[in-house]
Amino acid sequence: MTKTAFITGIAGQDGAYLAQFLREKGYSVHGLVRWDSYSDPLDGLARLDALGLVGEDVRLHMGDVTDANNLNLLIREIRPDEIYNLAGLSQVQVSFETPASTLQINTAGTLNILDAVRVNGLENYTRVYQASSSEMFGKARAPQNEDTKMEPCSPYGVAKLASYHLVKSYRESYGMYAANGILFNHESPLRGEDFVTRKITKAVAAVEAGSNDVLRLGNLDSVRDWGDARDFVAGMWAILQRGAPDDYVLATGEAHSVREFAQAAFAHVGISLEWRGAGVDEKGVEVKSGRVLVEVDRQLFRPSEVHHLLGDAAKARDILGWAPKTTFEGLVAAMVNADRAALRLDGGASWSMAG
Ligand code: GDR
Repeated sequence: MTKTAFITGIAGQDGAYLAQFLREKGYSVHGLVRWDSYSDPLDGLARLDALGLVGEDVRLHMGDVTDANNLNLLIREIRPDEIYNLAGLSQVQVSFETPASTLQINTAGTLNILDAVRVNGLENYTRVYQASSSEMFGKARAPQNEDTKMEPCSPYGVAKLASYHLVKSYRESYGMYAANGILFNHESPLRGEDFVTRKITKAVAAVEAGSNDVLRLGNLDSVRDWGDARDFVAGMWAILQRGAPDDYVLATGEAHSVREFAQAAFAHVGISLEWRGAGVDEKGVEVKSGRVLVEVDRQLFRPSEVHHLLGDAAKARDILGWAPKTTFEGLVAAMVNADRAALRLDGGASWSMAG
């Protein structure tokens, strides 16, 4: 029988890849799209478009996770087998500027979904996946797994941690199949340009094509466990296919600094970088020409920073049989190649799926 999935945040990187993954599995896919994505489909739905998910493939509904009534009616109408709650404010830096709306979207939004399932009497029918985040670990020592004490240090991390506990609470109180995927950073050619990986790969492609711009970055010492979003959406699905709900870390188990990511991305186009200076005076310099390609910008530092994220996904490997396929080098290459292709095609103005 055809299963039905409802994805909030379907217009985002993970939403688009998950929709593609579920369509390939034969699911009927519904997605929640905020009015601003809806009203500007050229921009807002670009990722779905890039994956060829148009028309019949996904049924889009205008709405917002902060609108409980809207969600309630939609969930009653769709009666999904599975809900993937991927909607949310996803930029940690922005959450310091807009903490109240971050909690509204990233916490109350989750509550609205859980409650819509409950009040519609679907608690024994609909399974709920919650996009929890490694940002919840905050200052906790690496490597982090499901048993690590969480010490979030951004409004984003706090909001996600509250949602994580709501999911556990609804699971225990109402017997719902509600599960957290605690995902470490996951990137792709569809990553937004405000995230450091895509910002770097776009800049590298531009420099290769002749741009004289200098790439300005914040904390180069920050260490992240970067995986490929396409591997991670398969893990989200696997989390909802078990006999009983549980929470799982998804990560690659390999960590690199922002500096290393930039170095690898430039190396992919044949530019060898060396680092000179320290702190805010540190610069990434092309070895061959002595030209400065990377500078540090104090404005891009966060009020409080998660310094070192490195995930231990042993539980997902052992119980779900999940393991990422893409290597760090493969991810960097795919992202740089996609940005190169986008530049060649149309001056870099649109998304590209190449790579
Ligand atoms: P993160 O991703 O905050 O880990 O959250 P991001 O790519 O924004 O930052 C990663 C690290 O790079 C440092 N950094 C910069 N970051 C940005 N955005 N821009 C810069 O110029 C820059 N320079 C250095 C940051 O300080 C940080 O340490 C992502 C999001 O997808 C979350 O939604 C998700 O929950 C977590 O990953 C897991």
